[in-house]
Amino acid sequence: DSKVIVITGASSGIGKATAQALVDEGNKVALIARSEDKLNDLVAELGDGNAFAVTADVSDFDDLEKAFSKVNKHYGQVDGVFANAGTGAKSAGIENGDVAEWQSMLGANINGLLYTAKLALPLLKQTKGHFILTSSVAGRIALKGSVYGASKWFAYGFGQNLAEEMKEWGGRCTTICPGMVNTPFFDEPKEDKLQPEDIAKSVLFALSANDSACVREVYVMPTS
Ligand code: NJP
Repeated sequence: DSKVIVITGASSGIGKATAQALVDEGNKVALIARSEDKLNDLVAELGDGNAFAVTADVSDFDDLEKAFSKVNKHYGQVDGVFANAGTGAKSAGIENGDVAEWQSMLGANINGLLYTAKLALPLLKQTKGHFILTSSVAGRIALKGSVYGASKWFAYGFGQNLAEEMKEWGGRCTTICPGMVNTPFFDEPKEDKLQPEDIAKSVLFALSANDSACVREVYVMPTS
C-alpha cells in the first residue's frame, strides 16, 4: 500500500535516507526541516509527485503547525510521521556545558518532539497511523554528563508513553535507537559505523508490521 509519511529532519542524514527508501517503495513523503535549498534539491531528486517540502523549525510550535497544515492540505491524509529532527552538542558535560547550546538542542530534541507528536496525532487518528521517533543508544545507556543523552532518554520514555496513548485508537508508536550513524551529525565521516540507509530500513520494517503488531522499539548497533 502506498502511504503518506511526514519526516522531520528530512534535509540530511537519516531523514533524507528514509525519504529516499520510502519513495523507492512507492510511498509519498512530506519533508520538514529548516534548510529550504536542501529540501528543494531532495524534492527534485525524489520527483515532484512523490515529495512535498515545507520549511519549519520544529522547536517553534506555530511554525510547525503551519507546516503540518500545508502538508495535510497537499496530501489530504497522513499515514505516518517520523519525528527525527535533532541536534547534538559540541560542549561536553554539565560543568563545561554551554547553556545557549543546551537551549537550542533541547528545543529541537525535546520540544520539537512534543510539538511534532501533538500536531501529528489528530491526523494519525484518522488513518490509525504510525508515529516513529529517533531516540538513540544514548537514550538507553548512561554517558557521563551528557545533556544530549538525557534528551534522548526523554525521547525514549516519551515513545513508550505515547505508544500507550495511541493504542487506545489503534495507532502505533515505534522508538528507533541507533548507535553511531555516518551522517553530517558528526564533523568527521564515520564510514565503519552504521549508514543512514540502515536506519531507513528500520523505519520501513516498523511501518511494514502486520496490523496486529506494534514494533515498540528498534535498537540498531554497528556490526563493528
Ligand atoms: O543528523 P543530521 P542525523 N528544526 O545532522 C534537522 C539522531 N541520532 O541524521 O533544519 C527542524 O544529518 C536538520 O535539518 P536543518 C539525532 O539525534 C543520530 O544523524 O535543515 N529541523 C537535519 O535534517 C537526530 O535526532 C545518530 O538543519 C531540524 C536533521 O535534523 C536524528 O538521529 C545516532 C532542527 C539532522 O540531520 C537525525 O540525525 C543516534 C530544527 N530545530 C541518534 N534541528 C548519529 N548520527 O550517530 C535539526 O543514536 N534539524
